This record gives sequence, C-alpha cells and structure tokens, in this order.
Amino acid sequence: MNTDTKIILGAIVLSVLVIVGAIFLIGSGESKSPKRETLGSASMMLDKNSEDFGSMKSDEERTATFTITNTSDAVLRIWNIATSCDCTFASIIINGQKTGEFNMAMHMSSTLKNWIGEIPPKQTAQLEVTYRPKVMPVTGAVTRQVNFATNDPQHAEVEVSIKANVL
Ligand SMILES: [Cu+2]
Repeated sequence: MNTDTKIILGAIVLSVLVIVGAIFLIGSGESKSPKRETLGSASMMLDKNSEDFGSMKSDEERTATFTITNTSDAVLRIWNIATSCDCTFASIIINGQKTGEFNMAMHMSSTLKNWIGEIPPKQTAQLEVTYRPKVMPVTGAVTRQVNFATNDPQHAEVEVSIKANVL
C-alpha cells in the first residue's frame, strides 16, 4: 500500500464516521414523531369541531369537552397533541384516566410530546380544551386551536377550536 492509497482510505473511513455520527445525532433528537406506519390504522369520529364559549371575563376559565369515538375494530391511536397558544390547554381522558396538560409544543415535557393515547375498539375518549385568558391577557374575539394526529387515514391530522369573546 503506498502513501496515497493510505491517505485516500483514511479519508473514506473518516467520511463514513462523520456521516454515521450525523445520522446518530439526528436520530436521537428528542421530539421525534412516531412512525405512522408502525401504528396500525383505525377510524374515528368527533362529536364536534368547535365550541363557542361566548363572553367571558379575563380571569375566568372555560373548558370544552370533545368526544372522540373509535368507530373501528382496531386500536385508535392519537399523538402530537398541541395547542396553538400558551393560554390554551388540552387533556385527554381515556377510560377514566386523565393525562397532564398539553400546551404549545415548545412548552411541553418530552413525556407529553412523546405521548401516544390508545383508545380501544368502539370506545370513546374525551378531549378537554381549557382556555385561560389571564395567561395571556387579550380582549375581544379569540379563536384557539388544538391539533393532534391519529392513525385514522381519513383523519390523519385533526384540528378542533374554541372561540370566546373576552370582556
Ligand atoms: Cu394565548
């Protein structure tokens, strides 16, 4: 092996190490989304897409409950729950068990970010959306969203909203 060959081989080995290292770093990122294809497929129904709280004072809070029904014979999975604003919180109740409060993605613990809810066949879950204007005081007409992903191919990304008129 002459010197040139050694240098070329050395450069190749080094490049491979750098690439493998980069893939490892990207792969270990904290907010990884679950792979949809590993989560099966089900079908779901929502009882409504929005709720209007009407007029409320800025120191009040209101909660809307949305019912998610698994209409299939497979396990319905929901994940990536996030709200559109600091002042809006969401929880899911499955089988009497209530999660912590989901908020904007950047403010959530990795436990909530990586949470995947499983709703058994033909069962329902409740999505509670709570609006607390005092967290971020505003007045007038307000609309806030909650988004989540599901393993229902027809409802891969779901959005519900709440409205209020803050006095
Ligand atoms: Cu807000």
